Amino acid sequence: MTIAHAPEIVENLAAADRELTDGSHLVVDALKLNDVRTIYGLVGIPITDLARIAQASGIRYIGFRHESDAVHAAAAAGFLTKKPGVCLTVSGPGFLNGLVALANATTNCFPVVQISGSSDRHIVDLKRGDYEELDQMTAAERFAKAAYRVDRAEDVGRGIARAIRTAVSGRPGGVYLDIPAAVLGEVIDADKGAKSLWRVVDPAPRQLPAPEAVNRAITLLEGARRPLVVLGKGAAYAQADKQIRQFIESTGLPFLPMSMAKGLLPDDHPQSVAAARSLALREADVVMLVGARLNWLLGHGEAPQWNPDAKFIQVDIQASEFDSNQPIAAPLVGDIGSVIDELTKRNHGRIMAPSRWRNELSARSADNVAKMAQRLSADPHPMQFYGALRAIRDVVHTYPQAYIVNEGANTLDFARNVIDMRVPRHRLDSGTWGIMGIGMGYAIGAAVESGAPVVAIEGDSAFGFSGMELETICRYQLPIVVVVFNNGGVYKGDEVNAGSADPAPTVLMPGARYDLLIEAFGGKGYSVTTPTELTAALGEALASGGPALIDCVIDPSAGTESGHLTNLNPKGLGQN
Ligand code: ADP
Ligand code: TZD
Repeated sequence: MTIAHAPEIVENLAAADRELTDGSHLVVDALKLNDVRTIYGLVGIPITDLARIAQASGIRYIGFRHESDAVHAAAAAGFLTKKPGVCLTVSGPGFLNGLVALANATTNCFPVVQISGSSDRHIVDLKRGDYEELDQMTAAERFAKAAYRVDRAEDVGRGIARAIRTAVSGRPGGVYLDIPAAVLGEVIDADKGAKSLWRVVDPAPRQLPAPEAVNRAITLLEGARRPLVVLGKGAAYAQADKQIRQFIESTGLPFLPMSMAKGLLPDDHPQSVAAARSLALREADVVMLVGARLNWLLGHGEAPQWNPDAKFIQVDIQASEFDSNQPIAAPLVGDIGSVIDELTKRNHGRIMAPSRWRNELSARSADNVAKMAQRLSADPHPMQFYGALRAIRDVVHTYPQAYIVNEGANTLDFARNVIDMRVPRHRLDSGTWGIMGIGMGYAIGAAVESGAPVVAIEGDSAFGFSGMELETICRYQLPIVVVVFNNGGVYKGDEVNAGSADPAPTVLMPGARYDLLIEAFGGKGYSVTTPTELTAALGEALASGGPALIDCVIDPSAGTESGHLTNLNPKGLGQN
């Protein structure tokens, strides 16, 4: 006997038989389809299951203690791999915690996608008051390269594709992708879901410069008496290492690496003018900027730091960057690999740096290197920055694949000059904003992406911004050695408050033992007071391959207010 069902019951039975999927699974499937192997994040409502599903699917999930650090880690991954790093946060405050790092990534031109869950639209939009209520997309719009929202599960694939494409094409940057809880939980037919996903083809297509633009640049360089190439972190990011090196070496052009471009050509390369920076900027008559902006880090290209008659060539993927500070006599828009290829192809031996200029720069470099060697060899007690950095430099040289992460004021300025780099994209630091707090996030991103050792050289104040990630470092047993330059303060630790018993604004806890922090999580702590002890501790820590923190006690009176940026403090009637 057959049982006759009402039509709606028949339909329900059929639905139960069909395979189903939901928004969270679709997010994971779309990321996998686009080769995303790691998600950096911090879970909670509504994205905990999403992280579990990702992990179960074979994506590595790295869980953090603060969203900012997770997004910094993803940004480091983006810079190092030329693919967008992906990070995951909860709604409202979790999203906002990540947003600083997303904005920082955008400022640095690093590709990253921040995916945040969000609260119910019908409550948020009428401001009825929801758990972690915030109009996240509108908030992100102002600080990211782009912000998108997925409103239906069937659009998850489109949203992920759009986010990846936007993050990595043209000038890279941070993209925010908003996925409301309702979409993560929306159940749809699995077959329909699978068909809605796609793989982004050629996410950052090559962009070739026009022939006449290339010729214009060659003509300028050919006629230069004192040419200079400035390599920025865009050049490092472009992964055109061989072409850049071949162009520089075949033309004999002197080059100046910006801090995160150090190692693109080795710092001890005979054409590097890092040690003759002031002379090079003041005298150069034709300057070719490659993936470097003429922003505050280059004094906006202004005299007297620069030759007022200098002519600029600029290679950049973003045409609106040209003329932002100085007239650009030869703009070359395109991706750096393609532009350098075209310059090499059309040069036919015309560009040749005059030997007189090269000799002048070499002589100045030699002078300055000798002066630096003297400063580095002094061994004052208590220990000062140079003695400590000399010790680190010598140990790190025996680990050529080690990554350096660096933040602080004096710690950053001195380390940038002392720790020379020999491999491209192995230095990550405070970057364009001069931000504190990138330390542990960048270190974790570099260690996870590369598996290589990381040495994070941190001012004690700078370290405090992300210090809780020591637990993350220990939980995942990452090969990270943190060296805290402990001079007991922001910039320095000897300021006295004349007005009350409270510590002065720049003072931190004297005698703090940062090494004890990592021991709470099972890592290895060291406390050192001399370069010899530092050498031994760093050598042992790197050899062990496990997490370690070296509390490196520096003279509290060492360092200057704001490091090399003292002149940026407003003068006013203040005491300093
Ligand atoms: P630095 O701080 O090292 O001087 P900036 O961050 O100021 O470097 O400059 C990086 C520049 O590189 C940005 O203007 C960005 O648009 C550009 N850029 C990034 N990637 C590429 C690329 N693949 N090709 C060309 N330009 C790029
Ligand atoms: N907050 C953020 C997010 N970024 C900043 N750059 C600052 C505050 C201001 N700031 C600097 O510019 S450097 C610095 C702060 C707080 C710390 C300097 O002290 P340090 O390093 O201990 O890290 P040194 O080597 O002792 O100078």
